[in-house]
Amino acid sequence: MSSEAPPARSGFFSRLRDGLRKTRDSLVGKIEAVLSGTAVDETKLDELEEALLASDLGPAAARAVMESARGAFYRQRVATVEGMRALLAERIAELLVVPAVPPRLPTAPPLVMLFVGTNGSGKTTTIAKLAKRSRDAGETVLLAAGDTFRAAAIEQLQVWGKRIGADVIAHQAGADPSAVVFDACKAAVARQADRLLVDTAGRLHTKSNLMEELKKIHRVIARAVPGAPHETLLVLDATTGLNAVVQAREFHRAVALSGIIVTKLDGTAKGGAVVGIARDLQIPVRYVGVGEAPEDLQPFDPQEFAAALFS
Ligand SMILES: Nc1nc2c(ncn2[C@@H]2O[C@H](COP(=O)(O)OP(=O)(O)O)[C@@H](O)[C@H]2O)c(=O)[nH]1
Ligand SMILES: [Mg+2]
Repeated sequence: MSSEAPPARSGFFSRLRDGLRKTRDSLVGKIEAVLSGTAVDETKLDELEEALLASDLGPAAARAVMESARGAFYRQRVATVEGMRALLAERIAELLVVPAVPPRLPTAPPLVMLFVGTNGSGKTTTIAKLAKRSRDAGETVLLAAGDTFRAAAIEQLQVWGKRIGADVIAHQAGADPSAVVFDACKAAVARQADRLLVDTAGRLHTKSNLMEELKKIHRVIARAVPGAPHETLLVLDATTGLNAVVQAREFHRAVALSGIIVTKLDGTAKGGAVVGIARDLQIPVRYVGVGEAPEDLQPFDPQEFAAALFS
């Protein structure tokens, strides 16, 4: 039996652990406060239920965790604090596991990834981090400046593109986003780029316009590149907590998400919401962000996440 993680992962594990510090203090702190002493009894279980319901796990995930805790206490006679703590960590890890949709891979380049999410959720910086990863792996990467709502958004992507070594397809501010994305798709096909990452706006004049615009962009991609988009990823800011679930539903209805990226876990005590999001939406969390550096964005691993929370 080996408990050693590969070096690269263990480096991230400590970043993840540090990033989840506020959540650990809040969520796990509450659990620990209830489960102090040595023995578990019915009063403690009731207090635990209250603590979980008041946490950012959300009611459904909290109830699922409690069901396991009560079952363990009454049926399997888990009556020690250590036993109960281990069980909670395990159960939370289980709730984070969402059956992954088999990845859609292109039969010919490019692989197209569409990024959606509200303003400031972290789309552009996440695209930059993922593009850097692909560049480091030797891929050719193209970026589409689909957030034409603000001139600054286009410039931000261009600055990143230059830094990373990825060409950016952009039109002027105020241009039709679908037209930019169409051009980017054509360019990516013509150049046989390995990957095309599509940035989008997080706010238009009205919200319903945004969803219509995203649907249009989705259709344009599907028509320009057979089988695309291969990934449609919602970028969620962890500090929005469980409100993220409502947001995610709306985006999912518009563009059928294949995965979720949760950013800014480092700045919030609401990281427990990731559990609620996975449980409620049954859309896999693909990456988590715990800081602004490129290595702060990493593939999501449920076991690792739960371990980082409880360690
Ligand atoms: N602390 C922290 N900041 C982040 C993270 N991800 C993104 N940000 C910051 O969030 C801000 C908004 O990001 P941006 O990519 O411009 O959001 P967009 O409007 O969705 O494109 C930027 O200042 C990013 O550096 C993260 O995981 N942790
Ligand atoms: Mg942006």
